[in-house]
Amino acid sequence: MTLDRIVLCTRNPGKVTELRAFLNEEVEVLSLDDVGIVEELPEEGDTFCENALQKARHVAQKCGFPCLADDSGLEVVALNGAPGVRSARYAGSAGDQAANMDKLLAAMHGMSDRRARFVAVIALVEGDAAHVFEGTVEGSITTELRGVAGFGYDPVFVPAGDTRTYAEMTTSDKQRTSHRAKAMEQVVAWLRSR
Ligand code: ITT
Repeated sequence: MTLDRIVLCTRNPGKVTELRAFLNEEVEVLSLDDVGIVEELPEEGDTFCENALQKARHVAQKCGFPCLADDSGLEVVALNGAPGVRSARYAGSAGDQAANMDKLLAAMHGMSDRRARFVAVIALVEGDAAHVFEGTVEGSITTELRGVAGFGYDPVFVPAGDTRTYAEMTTSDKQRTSHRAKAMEQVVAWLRSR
């Protein structure tokens, strides 16, 4: 199958910006709206991998185009890996990022071990075939919100080797180290190798 078009299976605008930065020069990128998908994408798995595959397969079965989905989240060492796969819904079902960060900072109040990592799993589904790519970035959680760029937990995450949160960086600075960029570099290498 030729892979000259890919549907981005996400409704998170922050992800769309970061994923498109890698894909726009490689393939034609379609949105869920472009292929008429209006429903919530299913995410019922216990792992990033299961959820990424479920989202991509759901859309691929409906539209027939190759599909790319990203499932990602923040794993905090002192919270035994929480919020993890529940990162978007940590403080409730609405994906309210301000509430999610408030809950995280409250849960970590007074903790000296602030180590955390972001994980991104990207699933690429074309017909019956599925390919999975993973990226992680180690870092730490701040004690207060810093910066306004990016999305999600960016105002509370400082990648190792830097002093700025991801929300204090430009998108291109974030992409130098981020979990999503590491996964997408593998996707691009794979697309070019075909
Ligand atoms: P889609 O399922 O439509 O892609 P979503 O936001 O619900 O959107 P996830 O289920 O994968 O996606 O949840 C990932 C959450 O993890 C996201 O909402 C953020 O809270 C957090 N997250 C992932 N990557 C992040 C990043 O680069 N910066 C900040 N937060 C991130």
